Amino acid sequence: MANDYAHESTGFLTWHRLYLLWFEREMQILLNDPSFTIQYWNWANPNDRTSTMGDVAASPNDPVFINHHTMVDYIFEKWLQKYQQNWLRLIVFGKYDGPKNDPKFAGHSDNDCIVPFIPVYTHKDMFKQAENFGYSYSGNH
Ligand SMILES: [Cu+2]
Repeated sequence: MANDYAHESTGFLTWHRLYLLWFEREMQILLNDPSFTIQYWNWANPNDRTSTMGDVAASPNDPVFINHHTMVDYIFEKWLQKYQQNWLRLIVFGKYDGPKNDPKFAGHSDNDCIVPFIPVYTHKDMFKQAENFGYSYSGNH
């Protein structure tokens, strides 16, 4: 089984933050439109609820997939804005006490590089509010 550097462990939110930034920049290049932005999918909005995201195997084929991850990043951002001053690092980073060769641990500590992106960022680098990366969320969707 290949290691999962993105899911099922502590680096989930910071991995996806970097991934979404990378995806948005790539889309801007492909579209030759530097103003392109990813919209988030608000599951709390009844008009946003229809999709195949409940089916894990089919979900990456759903156009909503990226927007769903952006909603997760939006919630992460709300959390950072409210609590980050009390949590200078995500306390669970590096606190995993299972075997160090467990694939769930590999690549998920705060000083680990986020695989497979170049240039290199660590999870700690991405544990910052969105303004540090030049974006923000509008509160009303
Ligand atoms: Cu994912």
